[in-house]
Amino acid sequence: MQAMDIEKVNSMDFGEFVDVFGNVIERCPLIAAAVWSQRPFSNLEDLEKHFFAFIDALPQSGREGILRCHPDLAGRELQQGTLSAESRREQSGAGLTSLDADERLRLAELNAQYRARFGFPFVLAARRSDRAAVPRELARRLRCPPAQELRTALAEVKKIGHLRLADLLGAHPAGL
Ligand code: 2AL
Repeated sequence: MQAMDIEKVNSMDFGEFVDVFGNVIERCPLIAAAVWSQRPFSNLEDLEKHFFAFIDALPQSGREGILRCHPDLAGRELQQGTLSAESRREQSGAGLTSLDADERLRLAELNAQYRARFGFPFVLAARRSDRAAVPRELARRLRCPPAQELRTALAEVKKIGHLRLADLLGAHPAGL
């Protein structure tokens, strides 16, 4: 997809907007559908603010639901080739598509422990990480208190969304 300016975004009809921005938050096109009603946007930051405000306004069950829409890092969907295009690019960029069997097994075990402890999948902005850091960070976050971990995980969802939006708008990603 070619980069576009904010006038182009503001001129999109509902269907086009959801096609383009529907996966800014992984597998949550409903958020883009809601954000469309808030146009016009003054710039990329303004557009992003609306995505994040929607997330922040959700009850805890909704925020957990967003986390549950994320595929595991180096999980079954990667093996089966069913990741979204964005997710595949992110996981591949972090080297997660070329793990050896031991690394894959270790991550699968950690992912399972994390899900058993918190009730939602481990989420991390893969583009800000790499194959060595992912299991390290997963092991560290496994020891965090649940309320703190929910906040951390949602901050990662926003980092992923920030980078995806910046890609679509052709902006240089800020250090979120
Ligand atoms: C992902 C994903 O699909 N892309 C990314 O950066 N992180 N998933 C996850 N569970 O963290």
